[in-house]
Amino acid sequence: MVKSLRIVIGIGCLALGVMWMNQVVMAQAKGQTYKEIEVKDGGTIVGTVKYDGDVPAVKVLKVDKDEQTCGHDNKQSEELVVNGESKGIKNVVVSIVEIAEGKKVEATMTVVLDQKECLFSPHVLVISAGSSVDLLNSDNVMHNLHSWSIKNAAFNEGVSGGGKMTKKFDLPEVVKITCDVHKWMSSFIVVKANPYFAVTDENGRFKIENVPSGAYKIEAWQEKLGKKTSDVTVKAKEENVVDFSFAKK
Ligand SMILES: [Cu+2]
Repeated sequence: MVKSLRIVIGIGCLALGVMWMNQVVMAQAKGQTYKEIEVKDGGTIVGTVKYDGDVPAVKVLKVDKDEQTCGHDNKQSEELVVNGESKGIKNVVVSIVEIAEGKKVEATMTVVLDQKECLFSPHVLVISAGSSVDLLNSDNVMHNLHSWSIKNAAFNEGVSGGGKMTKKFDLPEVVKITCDVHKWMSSFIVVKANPYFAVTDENGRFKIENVPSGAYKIEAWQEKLGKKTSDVTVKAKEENVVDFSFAKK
């Protein structure tokens, strides 16, 4: 009798444990477990993302519509931009994969994704979950904003010349944005659960500041090359170097 009671209690505890774990996972999926604290003596993560191999030829985007505004020449694709000298890769999103607490989330700042000369600018935009993005059309022709969201609410709306719309992104996800009017136009809005992220510059460099000391997994994501992870131990007030290298795919 006592033994069976123990088993029942044991199963009950296990069930509660599983339920609790589920809630934690769900909360994490919603990006809610991150806690803002005042970071004292935070460290910095710096590094470079480089291309391992011969610099790939730049893909050309064929301009075949609205040439008066979009230009008569074909455009250079930004899907993989490798610097010929430094071999640094531009527009790689580098971020801390999981961190329970740290610096303030700048979710209230206005972030802009523009459609200008029939290209998205910037090509890759990273935001914290909960941020709103002003989606602009700086051209004098009609553009369209087609989001390929799965977790966030997807949209597919036209925006007239000089127009603007604002959309909020609540859940962490990589969202591809295209324009259905001009098939060559594409960009990414990368939504992150914590504010520890950066986008590499034209030499593949990045910097993530104000990180509480501790061990973290850090990730580099590039739309054509995929994902790489690395472990880093951040020491207070120090610059901690993490370099990534992507080989040709
Ligand atoms: Cu367009």
